[in-house]
Amino acid sequence: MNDLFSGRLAIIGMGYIGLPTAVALATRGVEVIGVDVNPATVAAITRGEVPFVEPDLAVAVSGAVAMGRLSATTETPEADAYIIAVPTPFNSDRTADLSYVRKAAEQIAPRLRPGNIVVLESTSPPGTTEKVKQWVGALRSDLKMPADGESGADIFFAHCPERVLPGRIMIEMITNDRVVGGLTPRCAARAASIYRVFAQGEILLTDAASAEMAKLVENAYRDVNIAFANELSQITEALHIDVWEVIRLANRHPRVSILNPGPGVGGHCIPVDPWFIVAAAPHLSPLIRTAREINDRRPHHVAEQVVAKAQRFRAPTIACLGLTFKANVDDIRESPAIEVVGHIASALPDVEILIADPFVHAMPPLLAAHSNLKLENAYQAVEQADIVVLLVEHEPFKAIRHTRLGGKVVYDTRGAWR
Ligand code: SAJ
Repeated sequence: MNDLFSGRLAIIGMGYIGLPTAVALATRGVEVIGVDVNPATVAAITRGEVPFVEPDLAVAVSGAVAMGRLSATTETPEADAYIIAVPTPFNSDRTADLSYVRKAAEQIAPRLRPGNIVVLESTSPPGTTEKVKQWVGALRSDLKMPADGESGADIFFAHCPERVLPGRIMIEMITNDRVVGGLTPRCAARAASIYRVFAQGEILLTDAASAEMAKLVENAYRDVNIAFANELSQITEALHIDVWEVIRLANRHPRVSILNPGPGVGGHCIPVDPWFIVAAAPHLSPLIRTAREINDRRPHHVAEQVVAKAQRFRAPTIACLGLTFKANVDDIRESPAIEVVGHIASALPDVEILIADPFVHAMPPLLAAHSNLKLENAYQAVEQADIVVLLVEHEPFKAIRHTRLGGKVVYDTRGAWR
């Protein structure tokens, strides 16, 4: 069955995934209604604006809204299909907080009619799509829910994890392969009809729990490999060997591809998702847990190195370049750079620390309590500094001439100035 979805589709959650998905469908002729609890987000989309920075998204949103294909509202409407793209953060015990998913499912439930499709895109522990079905079923005993080995369900539930890379969302949304896991094979087939509208990559059909697990495994794989690079960095530091040179050489082996060490792992996905695997099988996941702990300790280690370098000066000025969680995005959520700056500012309360980031225009709330921090332009910060710490390899930072760094202590956590 290679049919294409046509009709009205509502996406719950107009964030980094929901909004680009809405645009991908709307610009290909689907009538899309974006739903968000935040009235400011709804108002921005209604004006054809984007509430966050992502290359090529702004022009796509204004085009889709102008064409009348994309609208936004705070109320869940009636539709033929629903995509849930709300956050799944973790609780204090690192289990998944599914309250936003549950709320979305319960808002959709009263609107459902036989034949509707419900897709969960939010990254979720194995079994969540099944729970969505149960939450909906508890409110709609009049509808026949899909069950193993039975045909003839009224509603089709599936999980289709998002896999796009922030900074490349508009490209990867179209070109990536998609995994679509249904509660039954028919559910998977119905949900795939939505993604076939815009996806150029292959659509891989499976069961819901395998799709849920595959997504978590992708991010845990990356986390473990970054932890390997970060551990390597600490080992080579102690042995006075240049980690970047070692990685450059080792990566010339045809079956070796070591990732880059850095000040830690940020964002809202990689530092979170591996914990869902650990929570599902705590005694069987020592490697995944240790990798998480290594990456979580990184900002503190990097800050300690900076503090040690500062001891050589009587009253040093320190410049920290980069605050976002990775290069060339404006996202500061779970940013290791901010953690590094916070640690340095606390450890050296009498030292002036200049912070610069071309994507951040106001003091991040997490740093507001430190009176020894000043937001500066990068060139001025470098000019005034005795110690320059590169925390994020934004393009404009990579372009800083080496001559400007002459005579200063330079700590390049990203290997961008080699
Ligand atoms: N990082 C390193 N060293 C590296 C690569 C990354 O320290 O060699 C750091 C980054 O600086 C950043 C963090 O890791 O702080 C994560 O960055 P990232 O670019 O690896 O990934 P995200 O969080 O932007 O997006 C990931 C992607 N997952 C994978 O590559 C397996 C993306 O495809 C997912 O859609 C996204 O998580 C998600 O939403 O789950």
